[in-house]
Amino acid sequence: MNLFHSAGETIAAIATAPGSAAVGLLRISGPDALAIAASMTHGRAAKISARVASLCHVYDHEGELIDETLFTFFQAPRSYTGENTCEFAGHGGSLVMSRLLQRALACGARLAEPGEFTRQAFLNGKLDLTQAEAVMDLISARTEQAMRAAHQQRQGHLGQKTESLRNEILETLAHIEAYIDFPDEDISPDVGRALLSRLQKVNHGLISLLATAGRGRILRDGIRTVISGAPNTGKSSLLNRLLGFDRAIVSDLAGTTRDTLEEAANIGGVLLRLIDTAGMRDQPADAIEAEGIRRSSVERDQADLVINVFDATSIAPAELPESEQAQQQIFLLNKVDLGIHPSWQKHAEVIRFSCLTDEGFSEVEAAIRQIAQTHAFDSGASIIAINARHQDCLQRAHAALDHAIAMLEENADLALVSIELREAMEALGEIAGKIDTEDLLGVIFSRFCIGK
Ligand SMILES: Nc1nc2c(ncn2[C@@H]2O[C@H](COP(=O)(O)OP(=O)(O)OP(=O)(O)O)[C@@H](O)[C@H]2O)c(=O)[nH]1
Ligand SMILES: [Mg+2]
Repeated sequence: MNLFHSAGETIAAIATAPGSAAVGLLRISGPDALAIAASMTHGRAAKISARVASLCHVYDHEGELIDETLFTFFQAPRSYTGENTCEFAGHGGSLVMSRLLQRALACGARLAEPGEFTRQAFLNGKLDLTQAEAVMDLISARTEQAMRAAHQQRQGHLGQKTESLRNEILETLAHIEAYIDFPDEDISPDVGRALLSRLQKVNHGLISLLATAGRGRILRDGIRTVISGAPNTGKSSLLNRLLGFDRAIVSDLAGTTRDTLEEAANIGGVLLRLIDTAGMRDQPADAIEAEGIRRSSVERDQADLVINVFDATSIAPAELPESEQAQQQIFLLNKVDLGIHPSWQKHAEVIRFSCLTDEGFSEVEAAIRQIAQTHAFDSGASIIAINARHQDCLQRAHAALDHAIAMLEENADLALVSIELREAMEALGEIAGKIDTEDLLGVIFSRFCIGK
């Protein structure tokens, strides 16, 4: 598979989701895009002005009509990819759209790889790598906040920030290398101090970017919320109620849920990754249930938030479980429709509710929403939220810069300092794609959908 779009090739793909829809979009990009569109339309596409949507009939090789489309031509470099791009908005049936695509391929286009249009935009300098990633974040955003953060990254906020930090290092490096070239001259204490404080400032910048990793993970993947408790307390019933549909099997048999089950939910504008688990008990019925319980406790350990569910008819524990990993916890008492065992009087903070009658459910939702929103942030402020790739680059840059600072403080050989500074710059450059490798691009763009 050729992950690099070789210059001179023209690619085509259906950019809209598969299935039936009012409209479907065929996109063609590359130097031959207009010639291919002209072949598909008996020459008409070539006569249409750029950026003017016009009615165009597309015919097959025998001259039979495939579809009546709305055609738009975007002339290079004023297009998403930076190349000549043609778009046919056709009737969005799967047969019509696949016939349009087949026709484009027969006229000389190559089927695009996932993300190849955006990759081409990156290679043509239309977007840096953080902006290209933000396109994908935008498409997969499930909450307003995730969407806002993706928009900001798409506008280049993160790329600009890392580039300005990189430039600071570059200027310091230039200074240091000037001294390397004149080994007889020592750096004066004043200059040394100035260089150090500059690098320390960059290091703080790196630390504050790294601090946004948790927020980035929550925005992209959601708050890991584990529903935990003894068998039969109503954990799966709660999951279904929160989702608004019957996702998990509910039954009066203790040990119904055996494997963990994950589903995303938007609660109060915050994305939650709800995880239903097997009920915890000391004597599992068999090896499968024992494995389910083991998985439940792994999930509990990795959670951001644990929702502990108890059965109102059971005897209350002397103490509510403490969170071992400093996660947030919520305590719920389900099945209050069956009456509440008097031992629960000592635990007034436990929210009483019933999945069956819905009594108290609004308090349950409010409690979850409140905790979820503490993970949220001020919508007016600049939202930078790095992803795992950015985090890795920033950590490498931070480590190299730490070394460089320590060496400068100890008056170590400047040549060694410069090696560390170069390493920091290289790691930072990877974030916006200043230093690109085929591997890196392959990993990033293969996550995209075809046609984007
Ligand atoms: N009366 C009453 N029954 C409930 C309520 N919530 C759940 N149940 C019932 O309790 C039983 C267990 O519910 P589940 O949701 O399967 O419980 P679970 O905690 O997921 O159980 P395991 O997966 O076996 O650990 C089912 O028969 C439910 O219908 C409630 O609020 N009131
Ligand atoms: Mg269950």
